[in-house]
Amino acid sequence: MSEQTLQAIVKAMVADGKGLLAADESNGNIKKKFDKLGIEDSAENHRRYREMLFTTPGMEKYISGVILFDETIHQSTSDGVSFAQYLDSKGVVPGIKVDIGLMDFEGHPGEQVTKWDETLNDRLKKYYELGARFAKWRAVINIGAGIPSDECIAANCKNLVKYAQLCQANGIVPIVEPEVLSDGDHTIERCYEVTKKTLIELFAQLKKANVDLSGLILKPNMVIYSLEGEKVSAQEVAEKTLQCFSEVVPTEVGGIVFLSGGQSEPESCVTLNAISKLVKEQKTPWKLTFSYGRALQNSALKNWIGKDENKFSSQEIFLHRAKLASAASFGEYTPEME
Ligand code: 5MM
Repeated sequence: MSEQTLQAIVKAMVADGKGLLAADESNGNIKKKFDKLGIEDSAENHRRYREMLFTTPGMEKYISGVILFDETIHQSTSDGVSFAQYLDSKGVVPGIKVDIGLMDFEGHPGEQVTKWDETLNDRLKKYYELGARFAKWRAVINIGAGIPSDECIAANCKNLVKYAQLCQANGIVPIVEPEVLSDGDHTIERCYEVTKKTLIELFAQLKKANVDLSGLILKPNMVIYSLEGEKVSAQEVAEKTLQCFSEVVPTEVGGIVFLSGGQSEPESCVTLNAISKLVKEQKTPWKLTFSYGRALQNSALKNWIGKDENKFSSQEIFLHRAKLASAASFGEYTPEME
């Protein structure tokens, strides 16, 4: 796996019509998914599932990079090729989730902060040797009565910035993911307000720390209705999302890749499509695409259920989702394509 500048890696990750597959579910998360479907939770089944996804023929037409979990970057295909090497050979950039999860934010009930990890620098060096060329760190901001607090936003941004500095020092592109959760019944206006506040704090801290924004990717939530709140049109989601970003995201940022945040598979294409259409009209300074976990995998996993005989049909389902997300990133998705 070659040495490249941060900007060259970013360019490959946000290439036209391509986006990222977030396959970085931690062991606790994948266990929950497997348990629901009656799939035995074991390292070997995690490996078989990820192998099914990554060896999908043609995936590389739509997927530019894959976010791996620590266990996964140490695993290999059935032929003994490490997943990182395998993806690289297909022209797909291997990446790694490096945060170690959330903890309660002391003194602030209902709020969480991503745990800091003193071994992060050493781990980044090892991940680079294993082939990772980008990393991901997720912070979670909850919306509720009286939250988020300024302190919670600041503490989460502080860790995101320290992480981004260490990544760049190790030749790894940092994806910074400050996810404003859509749980609850808040309005889209509240999502806009909290997302904007979070991004203002994040970019103020990144600039102060001299992080090279052209060698960094932002992974935000869309400015969207909440899971239990009143839904608004995709057009409104697109308008509010781009309004928010144009107000607070510096033009130098290498790229923006959206998380799906609990949207259904088709819904995540409808909203991305509306955003992409507006991007064309407004000629935004950054490239925007997808970095979906659930919205690329849900149907494929439900079909696979751990059985080899379902491998090819699951790959077809996954490829179809990737193709539609790609179409949405061009603003060329229609529901008839489902
Ligand atoms: C794949 O899910 C990731 C979180 O996993 P853990 O909770 O197990 O750490 C998550 O960070 C994901 O990469 C992003 O949130 C995007 O995923 P969605 O499903 O929202 O597109």
